[in-house]
Amino acid sequence: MDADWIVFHPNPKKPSFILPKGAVDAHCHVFGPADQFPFAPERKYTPCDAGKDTLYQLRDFLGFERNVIVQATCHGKDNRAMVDACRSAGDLARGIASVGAEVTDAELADMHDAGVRGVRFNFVKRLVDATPKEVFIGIAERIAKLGWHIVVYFEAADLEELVPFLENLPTIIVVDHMGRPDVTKGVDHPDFQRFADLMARNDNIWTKVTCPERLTVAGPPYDDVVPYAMHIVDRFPDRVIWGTDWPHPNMKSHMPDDGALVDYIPRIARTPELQQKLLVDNPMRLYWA
Ligand code: 0GY
Repeated sequence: MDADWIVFHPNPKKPSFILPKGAVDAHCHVFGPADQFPFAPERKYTPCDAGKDTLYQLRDFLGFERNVIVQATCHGKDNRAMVDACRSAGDLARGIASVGAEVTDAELADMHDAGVRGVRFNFVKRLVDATPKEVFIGIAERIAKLGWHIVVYFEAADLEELVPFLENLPTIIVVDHMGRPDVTKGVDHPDFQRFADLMARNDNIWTKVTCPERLTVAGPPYDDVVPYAMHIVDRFPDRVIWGTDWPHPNMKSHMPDDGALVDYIPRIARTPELQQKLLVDNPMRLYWA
């Protein structure tokens, strides 16, 4: 099937912001190559090939040292492309898998050996068919025993309904893209403060202050998203991580320049201390401890 999304930036700029030594790109994906790792029949979009070699070239070009590769929905629960990418990076990559109740303990152990340290629970209806919460709870109990954590992806409108479920999960939880706030509403709006309050109440809830390119209404350089990410970084400096989201699945409006995305970081983490936590200390504690 032909790709139905726009291609990642072929020639990103060299960032002006020099990343701290040991920086982790803690949210990125690999797609295919499809002839080796076919896309899932149940996928909601078909991406271009964006394999591990291109990802690791980008890592080196931007100045990152490590990656956390999140299983993308176009590969469903077939984690082979992500696991293969983790194994080829040696100790420089970790993974987040998508699994169903049918996953065996041997498969989980093999993924752990490859560097997988968590699972993703996806509630975004345009990306996945719904999974019953009981299934997620069963998976959570099993992966907790491995010391893994749970990445959750949901739309802001679904947060209220999800709060009891999230507050009962037994592991660290990492919320993708700050819970996808509507950035036209303002940082003080009850919807965004509901998310910030959830983090304030629960020490085990972290977030990725990622994807200004998805949340923006104004477009690059994402001025309208800066106050939201800054608020979260200032308030929860020890529970935030950052990533490029390369190769930017399913982007319809524009394709970000990954170098410009790196230059966004000092606008949301405004001191060297905050940058060190966001880019090195926090992801290292979560994924490499
Ligand atoms: C993201 C966002 C998206 C897609 C996926 O796994 C995926 O397909 O994560 C999206 O479409 O919002 O985090 O990469």
